[in-house]
Parts: sequence; structure tokens; C-alpha cells
Amino acid sequence: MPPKTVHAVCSHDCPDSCAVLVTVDELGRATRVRGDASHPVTRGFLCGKVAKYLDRVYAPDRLLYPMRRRAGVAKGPLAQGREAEAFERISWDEALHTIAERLKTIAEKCGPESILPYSYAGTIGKLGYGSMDRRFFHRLGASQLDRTICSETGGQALVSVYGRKLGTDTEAFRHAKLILAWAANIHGNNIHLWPFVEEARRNAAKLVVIDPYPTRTARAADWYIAIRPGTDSALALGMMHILVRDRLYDGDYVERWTHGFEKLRERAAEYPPERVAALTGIAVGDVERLARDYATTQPAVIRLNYGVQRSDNGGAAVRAIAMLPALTGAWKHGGGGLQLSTSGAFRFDGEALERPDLMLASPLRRPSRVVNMILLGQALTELRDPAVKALFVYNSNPAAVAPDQAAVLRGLQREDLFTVVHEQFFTDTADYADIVLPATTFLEHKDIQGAYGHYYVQLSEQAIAPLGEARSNVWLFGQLAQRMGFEEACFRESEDDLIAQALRANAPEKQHPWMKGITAETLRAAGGAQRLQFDQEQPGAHFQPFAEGPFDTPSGKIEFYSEALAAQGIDPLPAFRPAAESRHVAASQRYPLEFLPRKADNYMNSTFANLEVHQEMEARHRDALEMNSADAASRGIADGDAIEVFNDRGRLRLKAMVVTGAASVPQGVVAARLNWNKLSVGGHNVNLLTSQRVSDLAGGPVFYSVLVEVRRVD
Ligand SMILES: Nc1nc2c(c(=O)[nH]1)N[C@H]1C(S)=C(S)[C@@H](COP(=O)(O)OP(=O)(O)OC[C@H]3O[C@@H](n4cnc5c(=O)[nH]c(N)nc54)[C@H](O)[C@@H]3O)O[C@H]1N2
Ligand SMILES: Nc1nc2c(c(=O)[nH]1)N[C@H]1C(S)=C(S)[C@@H](COP(=O)(O)OP(=O)(O)OC[C@H]3O[C@@H](n4cnc5c(=O)[nH]c(N)nc54)[C@H](O)[C@@H]3O)O[C@H]1N2
Ligand code: SF4
Ligand SMILES: [Mo]
Repeated sequence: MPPKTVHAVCSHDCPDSCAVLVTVDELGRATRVRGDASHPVTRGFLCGKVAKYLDRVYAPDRLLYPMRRRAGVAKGPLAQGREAEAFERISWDEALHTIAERLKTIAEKCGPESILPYSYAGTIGKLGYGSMDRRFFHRLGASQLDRTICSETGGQALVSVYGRKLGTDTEAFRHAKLILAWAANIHGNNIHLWPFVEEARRNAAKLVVIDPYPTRTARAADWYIAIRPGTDSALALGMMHILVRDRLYDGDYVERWTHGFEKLRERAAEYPPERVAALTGIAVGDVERLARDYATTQPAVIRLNYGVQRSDNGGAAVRAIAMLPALTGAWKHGGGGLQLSTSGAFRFDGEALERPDLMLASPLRRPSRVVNMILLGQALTELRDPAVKALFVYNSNPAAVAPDQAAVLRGLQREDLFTVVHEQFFTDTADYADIVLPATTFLEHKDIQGAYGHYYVQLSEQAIAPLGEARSNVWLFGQLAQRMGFEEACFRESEDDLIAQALRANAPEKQHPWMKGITAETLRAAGGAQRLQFDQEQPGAHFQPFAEGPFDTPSGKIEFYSEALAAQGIDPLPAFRPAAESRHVAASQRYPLEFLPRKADNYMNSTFANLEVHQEMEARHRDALEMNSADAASRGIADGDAIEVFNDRGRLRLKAMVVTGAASVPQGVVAARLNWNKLSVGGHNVNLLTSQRVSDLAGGPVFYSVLVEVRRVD
């Protein structure tokens, strides 16, 4: 084979969905990965995590063969490299046979709903994220999983206001004159937006960051506003208060395109700057200045990210922030508006991929019950009728990323729970498996992908043969379906068939105008990526959603007031409500510090945490709790001291990292980062302290509403 360059797409759960060029040598080995310079958002560079991707693909501890737990070995944490003491290698044939027989028996004895699939966004490729797997579990009649762990609260909030998850075009940020990075760690989580921010700043734009944590983005800003966690709804309502009071809103846009302004005006009246200052910790003068700057600078754009919605009141907060550009009419100005997600622009055929109709062919003959993924701890320890008897994990590492870890691990430890884990590495979750199966990386399988941070569809070609006996998600669930005796033809379809279905390539008349004519062939001819074909788009112009209606909401307008939410018993207007665990609630004052259990800048949730190069980049923050010097001093804690961080759910052993000056967390706030449990000092990561409470909308998690206390240990 001659050497070649293959267009793949980074499939990690990141807004940027980078175009990756993989160099493959004559032996079929990938020798280099780089960002595609011809992709307008990737612009020829990759983040620090994926620039070192070959260290992941070819890591000596990649999981390469199916394995089975040895008889008599209890479930639980295994030291890295010692997995062979607990697991023995088996063939794929035996693995598939064992799994199929166990699932059949469990479905017959306890009902198919006692089987729970558990997956999230290990890959966001359309096929790998949800296609053959969903078909398989639908046909089986397994419980459905409500995938709430990341963005459902904010996503549904945005949809309640605008009807669709669209946002300002990433490439249009260069035209903005004011950029608010609101809970948006651009340097850490969304680095391909940064060059557009820099370009705007070269043209005199100002960058304002609103975040309780002093991220690198915050430190690079023109103005950094350290807000108290969970109080963003108050700030946004306070800004509205000022916009209305000083008549700084766009009356014409509001009149034409919005619904419920009068009611919103009354609600905003309850948030005078003094009250907002007391709630948010931001000075009255700063609230005033922020509102005025925002309303009087055009184009103004908000890069809202998902940090604000990981809180009890997160849905209301996202709704309130999302309403700001509708009040000022910022959507009318090229480069103005707001971006939370662009994913609603990609009109793939999800039903064809996932086939929810197959539930009617299951033994239940009806849609099966739905389990909220963030309540995994409860599902494994308390759920009945039926209790969960089998757990099938892929694309996720719940032992590390799910909240209320003690409950999750108690569940995973059950010897009567049959657990399968399909993975690239021996994760914390794999330690609790009965059967472990090896998964491919995005270099080793084919897929099709949209994005949530730009507007390009991309084809991800398979660059190299799977390592060892690694197999893709599509292959695995297709094979299992055969073993279960599922006869529907859809279980024998290839990755190419699925890609064609996702694009509706065989039914052009059903293609959405934005995806018209896009097929695997046109994508290939275009070098792997094609921009969505927005109808209102002039050549060279940017996509400007929401400049005018009609909107996909029940009223056809932007909804300040939502009857649909009212019908669900949810406040139809945004409001500030304190999180159950916050400094605003007296009952929880026993734990006085607000805890931010953050994502690591150099890992992707728990992914990459086991790789040495990534650990080196993250070294300063590993096993560290960032504290303000005042909070440290009042507890007799010095930088580097061994400490314990605790609340009713658990105790973590960390070391104090006392930072002073601009890089310090605010007083009253402490922060630590996600890691694998078994690579953490005390055997647990930050999720030991997080709770299974759900947010105000869509049952999302409240990772960032956690109270703790800290003490020095000797
Ligand atoms: N390097 C890296 N990149 C990633 C990931 C990763 O783990 N590492 N994860 C990926 C994933 S899964 C996602 S969903 C995306 C998006 O990820 P985001 O949801 O944007 O990431 P977070 O870091 O959770 O939150 C963004 C910022 O919100 C801040 N924040 C927390 N609470 C509040 C609050 O109450 N108010 C305000 N104003 N800010 C708050 C946090 O301090 C953080 O800096 O990023 C992806 N990219
Ligand atoms: N404390 C705290 N907890 C959090 C967060 C936080 O900010 N703080 N963030 C939350 C958020 S936003 C999210 S999205 C979740 C993320 O939670 P998860 O979706 O569980 O994300 P990862 O930890 O990245 O784990 C993904 C796993 O999928 C595997 N994988 C990758 N590709 C494939 C594939 O093709 N096939 C298979 N079978 N496996 C694959 C990877 O090896 C990896 O172990 O975590 C949440 N948990
Ligand atoms: S993780 Fe994000 S920034 Fe990094 S290569 Fe993948 S898509 Fe690009
Ligand atoms: Mo996420």
C-alpha cells in the first residue's frame, strides 16, 4: 500500500468537531495527525489533547481483546496494568455467545426492561453515538436511557425560547464588537472559536468573561466578571431590568418577533441592580455597566456554554440569558446574537438510524420505560418493577462521570448485576464488568458527523485497520442482534448503508433544504466537509439565524413567556431560584464552600486521564483543590497541605492549591478537576461529592451546585 492521507473527524464530545488529516504509511500505520488547513473552523490546528492522538491509539494498554471476569474475583477497582489478575482473554465468538445467552435469560425471567443500556458521547459520530445500538435495544425491549448528563437542560431551555438549537455562526464572531463569554471556557473546551475572537479583538472588539472560575479565557479578557455559581438568572434578569428601565431594548424587533414581552417586563422589574448585586456578588456599578455596554454595542454576541445549566436553576438561567439578544435585536447584526449550540441545523434522519418503531416488535409491544442516566446510582440500587439486572455500557465511563459516585459504585458492585463494558481502555467502569469488549477509535472506523460548534457536515473515513480485535459500536450491535435471532434486515446493514440513511441520500426529496444534495460522494469530492446550505445565505455571507421569524415555537415567535412550560407546571418566565445546595439556603450552611468539580483542560471528561502525556500537561491540577487564600487561612491551611474535602456524600483526599491574585478562585468557592478514580489519591474523583438532584428542566444534573467543607489532615 502506498502512503496516504485520510480525512477523519475528531469524534470526541467537543463543539469543534475538527477535520483531522491522518497520514498512513505503507504498512498501514498512522504516523501523523494534523488539523485540516482547508476546514474554515479547524484552520489547520488541533487541540493539545488530540494533537497527541497517536499516543492514545497506539497506547500499550489499549484494550485489544474481549475479556471475561475470572471466576470468584469480586468486582471493584484494579490497579492499572493488573487487569489480567481479574480478567482472562476470550474469543469474540465466546463473548457474543455469552452476552446473548445472558440477555435472553434475563429478558425472559425478569422482563427486557431489566436490561439497561448506558451510553453517552465517547463518540459523537452519528453511527457510533446512536444507530445500530439503539436498534438493538429497541428490538430487545430494554429500558430506554434519557441522555441528560450534559446538555439537555440548556438545550431544552434554548428550544423553549427559539424553537431550535441554532446559534450565531462561529465564523461570524470575527465581526462582533462585543463578545460575552458566559460560562464559556473557550481556551479549555472550544479552542477553535478563539482565533475568531482574536480577529474581532484586533478590530477593537471587547471580550467580557462571566464565570465563577478564573479560566485562562477569563484572564485573557478585557473584563472578567466573577459571578457566584448558580446566580446567572439573576444577572440576566437584572440586565433586562436596566434595558427596560433605560429603554435600551429594540422595540421594533421585540414587537415583531417576540411573545410575552409585557410579562417579562413585569418579571424583570423584580430584579433591580441592588438585588442582583447581592445575589451575584457583582457590584451594582458593574451590573449597570454590563447592561449598558451590551445594549449599546453592536454587533454583540454571547458565547454561552453549558456551565450555567449544571445547576438546580440552570434551565431558567439559560432561558434568561438566551432572551437578551431578542431584547436588543442583536440577531439582526451580522456576527451578533448568541451561540449555545449549532446542532439543530443538522437534519440527519435520526429515526432511520435508531428505529424507535422496533420497540413495537419487542416482546413488550410498546415503548419501554425511560431511565434518567444521571440517576444511575438510584437505578442500580433502588429501582424496582423490574430491578436492573443487566447493564450494557459503551461510549461512557459512568463510574467516573456520573454524580453521587458512592451510589453508582454500590450498584456496579452488585454480584447479581450482569455488566458488559465496550471500551478502548480499562476504565473505572470496566473494573466492574463481567465482560469487557475492545472498541475502535475514530481512526479505526467510518462515520458521519455534524457539530455543535459549527455548520459543516463531515465524513470520517476509516484511516487504519482496527487494532487487535477492536470492533466498532455498529459492528458489535449488528453481531449481537444476529446472536439474539433478530431477523429484521436493518441489523445486517453496513456503515455505508447507515451513512446513506443518515443523509437521506437515497431519498433526495426528503432531504432538508440545508442538507440538499449532500451525500457520501459529494462529501468525499469536497475533501470530507461540506457547509450546510442555508437558504437565506448569500455567497460569502454568514448564516444569521433568528434575524427574523417565523420561529419553530408554538407561537411562531421568540417566547419570553412559554405556555408550553406552564402546562408542564414550570414557571413560564425565567426567575432566580437558589440551588438547594448554595450559600443562599440557610439549611445547607453546614457546608459553607461552593464546590466546582470541573472538567480538566487537558482531558475530555474522563477520557485521556490515563495517558502520560496528558497527565503531564495536567500535572499542576491533579489531586489538587484550588482555594482562595482567605478560605485557606481561616482553616489554617497552607499551599500544598494535605486536606480533606467533604459533605454528606463522601470525603476526598486532595492537596491544597492556594492561589493568590488574579488567578485565584473567589472567596467561598473551591474547585477541583475530573480524573479517573483509580488514578486519584484516595481512589475517588470529584463526583464522590456531587448529587443526584435534578435541574429545573429536562432532568439534568447539578454538578455545579455542591456545598463542601475543607479541613487540613496530618
Ligand atoms: N478540554 C476539555 N474540553 C472539553 C471537555 C473537557 O472535559 N475538557 N468537555 C466537553 C464537553 S462534554 C462539553 S459539554 C463541552 C462544553 O463544556 P462546558 O459546559 O462549557 O464546560 P464547563 O467547563 O462545564 O463549563 C464552562 C464554564 O462554566 C463555568 N461555570 C460553572 N458554573 C457556573 C455558573 O454558575 N455561572 C457561570 N457564569 N459559569 C459557570 C465553569 O467554571 C466553566 O469555566 O466542552 C467539551 N470540551
Ligand atoms: N464532576 C463532573 N462530572 C461530569 C462533568 C463535569 O464537568 N464535572 N461533565 C459531564 C458531561 S458534560 C458529560 S458530557 C459527561 C461525559 O461522560 P462520558 O460520556 O462518560 O465521557 P468520557 O468520560 O469522555 O467517557 C467516554 C468513554 O467512551 C469511550 N469511547 C470513545 N469512543 C468510543 C467508541 O467508539 N466506542 C465505545 N464503545 N467507547 C468509546 C472512551 O474511551 C471513554 O472512556 O460527564 C459528565 N460528568
Ligand atoms: S477535542 Fe475538540 S478541539 Fe480537540 S481535536 Fe477534537 S474537536 Fe478539535
Ligand atoms: Mo458534555
